Amino acid sequence: MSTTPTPPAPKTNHIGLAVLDYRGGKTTLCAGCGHNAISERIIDAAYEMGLQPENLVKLSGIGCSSKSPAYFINRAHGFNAVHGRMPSVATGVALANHKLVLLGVSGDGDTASIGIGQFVHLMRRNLPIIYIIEDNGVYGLTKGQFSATADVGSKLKTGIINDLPPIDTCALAIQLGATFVARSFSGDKKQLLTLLKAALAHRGTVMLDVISPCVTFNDHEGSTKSYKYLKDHEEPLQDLGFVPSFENIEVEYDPGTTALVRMHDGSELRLRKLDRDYDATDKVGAIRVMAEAHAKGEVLTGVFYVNTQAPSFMEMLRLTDQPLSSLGQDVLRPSPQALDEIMEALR
Ligand SMILES: Cc1ncc(C[n+]2csc(CCOP(=O)(O)OP(=O)(O)O)c2C)c(N)n1
Ligand code: SF4
Ligand SMILES: [Mg+2]
Repeated sequence: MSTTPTPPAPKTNHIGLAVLDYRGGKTTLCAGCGHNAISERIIDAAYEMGLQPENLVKLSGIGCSSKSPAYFINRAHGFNAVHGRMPSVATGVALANHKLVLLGVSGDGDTASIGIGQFVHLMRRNLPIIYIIEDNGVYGLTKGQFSATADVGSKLKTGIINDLPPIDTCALAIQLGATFVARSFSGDKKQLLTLLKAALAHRGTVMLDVISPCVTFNDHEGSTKSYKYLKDHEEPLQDLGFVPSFENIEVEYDPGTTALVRMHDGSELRLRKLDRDYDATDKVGAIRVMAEAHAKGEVLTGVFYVNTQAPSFMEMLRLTDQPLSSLGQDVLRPSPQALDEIMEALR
């Protein structure tokens, strides 16, 4: 009698979960859309970092990009906010329960057009959140109008040329106070995965602008957000390496060529010099390098700025360690006597 061989047990991460535990629903985005590649990297990063799915909150606004949280990590919490208004919802979530990990997914339209007011205030607070802009230079969901990140001279399929200057969301985020600011490309698997893992180890605002081509409306000749343009013009600032705290950290590196950033959870982000000397702790230098590259038509990627010392919003507010959402009314509500004393003091 023949016996059917038992299939091998699935590979698991250090909290015992398989990559399937991080899957989402089937995507409804166009085949080849950069946003799908970003969802895949989010799944890989969460799996490799051993993130507990139920500790994650996925937040988004409106757009093709903002639909993508439905396509990764089903077991997480999720909130799909009004167009451009995800930051205020995220702030509320973080204040109610700062033990949760917040991952915001937005688009260039959702962030830099209708949502710019909320975005700039989020960047000032160092709220612990990973804020990803899936940046294709157009409003994909509403059929490809230019967004505020489109470059001057970029051309739509219809021949319309953009003549307004772009908002550089990374420069803006650095100037406003975000403490981990980077740019990547959805087609650069290794760099994006490393950035996402480091982002999960950071406590503060991570602003990650990921150029993510829209194959339906902005992937043609004349677009500066197409796969071809990025393949030809991407210039990485550093070669990135990441060693999570639960792995052996004693991996050799050369301090002459590699800068080491110790993350909040004890992990290490390694920034290995490429052909330029770049200091990712220098805000002014970061903005200058971005402007110079932009003038040359280059798309710089990598870590522009990182600061692991700045206090987070929670520390600034001196929140209790126990999440506000789990404190009882006996702690939250002042006693009648305390209220009487306040009223008395106001007489
Ligand atoms: C208040 C409001 N205004 C306008 C719209 C129409 N609208 C839906 S998505 C979108 C832009 C989405 O662009 P982006 O954030 O870049 O996402 P993409 O689809 O490119 O990923 C607009 C203008 C809306 N849904 N709500
Ligand atoms: S329209 Fe563009 S952004 Fe939207 S799913 Fe299709 S390729 Fe992606
Ligand atoms: Mg867009």
